[in-house]
Amino acid sequence: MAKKHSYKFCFGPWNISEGADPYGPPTRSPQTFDWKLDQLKALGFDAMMFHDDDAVPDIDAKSEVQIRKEARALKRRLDDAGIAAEMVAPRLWFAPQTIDGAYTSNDARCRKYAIERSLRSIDIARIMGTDLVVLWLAREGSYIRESKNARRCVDYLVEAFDAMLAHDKRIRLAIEPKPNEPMDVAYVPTIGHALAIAQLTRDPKRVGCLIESAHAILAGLDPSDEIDFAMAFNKLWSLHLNDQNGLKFDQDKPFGSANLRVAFNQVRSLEQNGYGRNGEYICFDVHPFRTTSEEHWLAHLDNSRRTFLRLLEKARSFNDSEAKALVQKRDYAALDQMVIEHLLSK
Ligand code: XUL
Ligand code: MN
Repeated sequence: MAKKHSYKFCFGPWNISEGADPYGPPTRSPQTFDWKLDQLKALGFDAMMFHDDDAVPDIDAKSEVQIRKEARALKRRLDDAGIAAEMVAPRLWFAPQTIDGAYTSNDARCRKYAIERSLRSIDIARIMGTDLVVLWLAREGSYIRESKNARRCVDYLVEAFDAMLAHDKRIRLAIEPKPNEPMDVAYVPTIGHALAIAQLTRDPKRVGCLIESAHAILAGLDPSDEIDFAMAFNKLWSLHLNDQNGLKFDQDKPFGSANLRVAFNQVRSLEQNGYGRNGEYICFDVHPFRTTSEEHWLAHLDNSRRTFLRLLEKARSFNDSEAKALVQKRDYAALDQMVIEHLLSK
């Protein structure tokens, strides 16, 4: 096992959400960005993740000069608070131009909009002191398979990634795959797809990935196997830990909430692979329950980190040599029980 090290934690302003779902309005009143930053600091987290319009609200209505100016002002606020920006992600799923997809829209003007907006996200990221741009390819897929040409869409995606890589020589792109929602089927549903498409770009070294536990589970995969796979390529540059109860809507439950053993194995994979040694953060992409009152608004974030740290103790105290001996004897029943009793032990 790799030498013990400590982890750094972050979340995004959208993780202090108001409780709206497709069937009902918010259940908590919105809070300001400053309030959210204060909460993050008070909870003792190290960094914040940003969508481009979390950093520069109403971004489509602003000039490049104005965008840079606002990003610089935000950077000063973060510096004053002693908080880093972990990444910036273009929010390419809200605008009218991205109704039929962003980089893979059938309309050339819409594809151009998506690329230009992504370049602005890169400018913001650089000003905010991070070289990491996260791409959740929300609408790159289809509702009706015959409406798009999936082969051509691979070319469109590579074209867009190449434009971003050319715009700034230091930026790194972390693709965050998700198999469905909002689309019926996504073009980049798994880490394997993300790392394969990276190879088609002008600079594969600068295209890696971000694993979200819930997205892996929605793809029918084990998130810890996805972690091992990405880390075999040294391409796991960020991580959204959360939980998901089977094949439903994207639930973004607190880490460990649905399946503690799956959560344990994710922490163990991170430990074994030395995740975080190059400055990578543990990010919690978790949401409060709709029923949560304002008084308990931050509990899902604090609880996710507590669970992570408890599971870290479990991963570090796991008896590896005993497990190895059971593997050698091929006594997997005993190994299974050993894991359960370890997780249940005080
Ligand atoms: C969507 C999702 C996003 C990304 C950031 O399911 O996880 O919040 O993490 O754009
Ligand atoms: Mn996410």
